[in-house]
Amino acid sequence: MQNGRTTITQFIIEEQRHIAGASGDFTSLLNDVVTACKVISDMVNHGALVGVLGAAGTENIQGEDQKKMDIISNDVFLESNEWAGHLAAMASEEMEDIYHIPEGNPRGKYLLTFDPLDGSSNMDVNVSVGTIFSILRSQGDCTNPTKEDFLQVGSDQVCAGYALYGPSTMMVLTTGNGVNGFTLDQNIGEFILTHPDMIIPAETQEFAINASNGRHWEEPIKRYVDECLSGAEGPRGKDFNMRWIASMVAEVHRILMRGGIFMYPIDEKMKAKGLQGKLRLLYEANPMSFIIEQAGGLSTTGRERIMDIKPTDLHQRVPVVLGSKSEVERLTVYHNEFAKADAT
Ligand code: P6P
Repeated sequence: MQNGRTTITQFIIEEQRHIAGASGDFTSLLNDVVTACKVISDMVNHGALVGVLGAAGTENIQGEDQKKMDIISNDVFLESNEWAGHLAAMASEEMEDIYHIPEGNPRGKYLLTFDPLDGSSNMDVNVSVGTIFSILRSQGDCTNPTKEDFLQVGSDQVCAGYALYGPSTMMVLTTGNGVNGFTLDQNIGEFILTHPDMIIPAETQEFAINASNGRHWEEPIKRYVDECLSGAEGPRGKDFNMRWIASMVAEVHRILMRGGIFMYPIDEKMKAKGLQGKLRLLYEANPMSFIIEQAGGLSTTGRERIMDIKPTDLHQRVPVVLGSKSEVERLTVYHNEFAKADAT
């Protein structure tokens, strides 16, 4: 405790007691992840003053133009987590293959996947960005990990969390024992427990989707959004608000705080390109799904629970529909009704 306040360090040590077989490794690993997020927060907060804005002039494995901070934040994560001996390997949105722990460093029993700076296209326009991470147990040979070691269903995650670099910097964590939020006290450089036991409101009047893709949506999504737009005069009998920040971390945090539904569905344009969705399963959809479910929400592709999906590739994409339980259930019903009608 610091002046009667619970620090994230103390919280993690207490959390470790809920993890079967956890030794000090997990606590130390999570603290190294927290340190990386503090360093990224400092850089993001200083922005142009420290020359971290703008394009890097390179592309990542996803074929997306990288921002300078995509690369810098990725390096911060590697440097903060490669030395302590808790990890067998790492995987990142910004790296094509898995990252092997450098020779000379000890290896450990965990795997770390991360999107080091989610929503980085918002950096240059000073809109919230975040970091998303997920911790798995290495099932294979810790001394010689392979990509296949990472291809575990989301329900096998040991821990998931995100850092949100917004008006304040927050970290939100779950280890399967609920969801807790911490706010960075810049004066002492420590995250303080400010949002214990976060629960998503089951009902909502807010939806998030990139409406510019509307002409490509499948029928169930079109039906759901049209009903929201029809408001009180329509079948829902109430008005809705729409939000789209283009930063999944910020959208998920808003949903945790006041309810809502976030949709990045598969659409006809993606199908034509052979894509299964926009968002990545291992380091975006799975960690966010773990958090959302632990906070009483649901997270599906529209058709199936995301944390049941057996990954087939490190950078596999999936459709995402997550948030307030009643809204996600409604969309699942619409997908089922559409499938039945399509089958007749
Ligand atoms: P669009 C950011 O690039 C991201 O991966 C998510 O954080 C965000 O929700 C989504 O993509 C935004 O996608 O197509 O609206 O730019």
